[in-house]
Amino acid sequence: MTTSAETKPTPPLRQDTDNLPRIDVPKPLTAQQVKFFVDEGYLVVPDLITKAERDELIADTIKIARGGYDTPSIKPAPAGASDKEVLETILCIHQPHYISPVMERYVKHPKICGMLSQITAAHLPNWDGSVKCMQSMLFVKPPGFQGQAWHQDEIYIPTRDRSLIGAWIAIDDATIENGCLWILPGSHKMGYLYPQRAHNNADEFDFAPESHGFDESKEIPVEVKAGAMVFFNGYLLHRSRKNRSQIFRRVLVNHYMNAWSHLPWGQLREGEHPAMADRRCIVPVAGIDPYAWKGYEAPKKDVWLRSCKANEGKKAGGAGYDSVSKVDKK
Ligand SMILES: O=C(O)CCC(=O)C(=O)O
Ligand SMILES: [Fe+2]
Repeated sequence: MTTSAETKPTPPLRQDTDNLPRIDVPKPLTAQQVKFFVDEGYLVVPDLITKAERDELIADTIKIARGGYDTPSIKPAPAGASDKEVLETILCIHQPHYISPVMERYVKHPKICGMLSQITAAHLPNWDGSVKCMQSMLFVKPPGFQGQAWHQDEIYIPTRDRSLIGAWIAIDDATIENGCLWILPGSHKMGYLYPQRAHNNADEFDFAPESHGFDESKEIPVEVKAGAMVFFNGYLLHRSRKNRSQIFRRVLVNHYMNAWSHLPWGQLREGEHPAMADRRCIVPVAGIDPYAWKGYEAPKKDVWLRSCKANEGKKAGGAGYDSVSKVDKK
């Protein structure tokens, strides 16, 4: 069912979840892996996607960057430009699944969504494994490009039950040298949102502010081989550093949450009560969508580009998340 969110659908008298369409997914993780995620706030799964899948993601990244999807933000690349030249101006393409059916397929990747249905809200005792996606980000992170300072993703994409989760797919090997993810294990546990401030390290980090007020001495790098997956909770403190290598650090990171939670993302609309704010530009990926009766908001057929090598002309603000920032438009 697809209805416009503007048409004010009538809620059902009773939520009859048995009759809702259900997306069945496998359950590939062990109980130990689920427990590790709940306790530590992250989980690394090696060899999650194949070389053929990585090649497909790379080819589609090039197609998007060359303007192959006819989207207003990306003009067709000049005929003579090499793939490398086209990619090396882009830090990140936001919401590529809005325009690319290939990226949308990876948002719905059955094995990934199976794992998500085991861990996304595993901290809630009665959760049934239902998951929805609200965001994709395709990092290219060329040589010399900055990382992002300490932050918690729930600052940008709030859920009502601490269920935000990043599913970070390494398309290339991610190493300390090329700017892998760094995390503070267990920092998600109490659901504390740390304050943010401007940082003064424009060489290392992009224009997004940094979270502060914690002991960062237990920080660890998450170096992974291409094809690995890193899941991390939306309250987990994480950052990434500058790419000091000669190769790209490409990653597709999709964000998901418990489908039973409202998604109060972005500005409140006129007359909206905070608890009832619920953005519906989402993709159900596992279990049921209890709010299916509201219909779905169709995505704009466009993406946002972040390209901030030298922090040229960047203003402070929440980087990267379209609710907060106006990232570079081309
Ligand atoms: O991979 C990175 O550089 C940062 C990714 C990140 O912060 C995220 O996916 O939430
Ligand atoms: Fe993040």
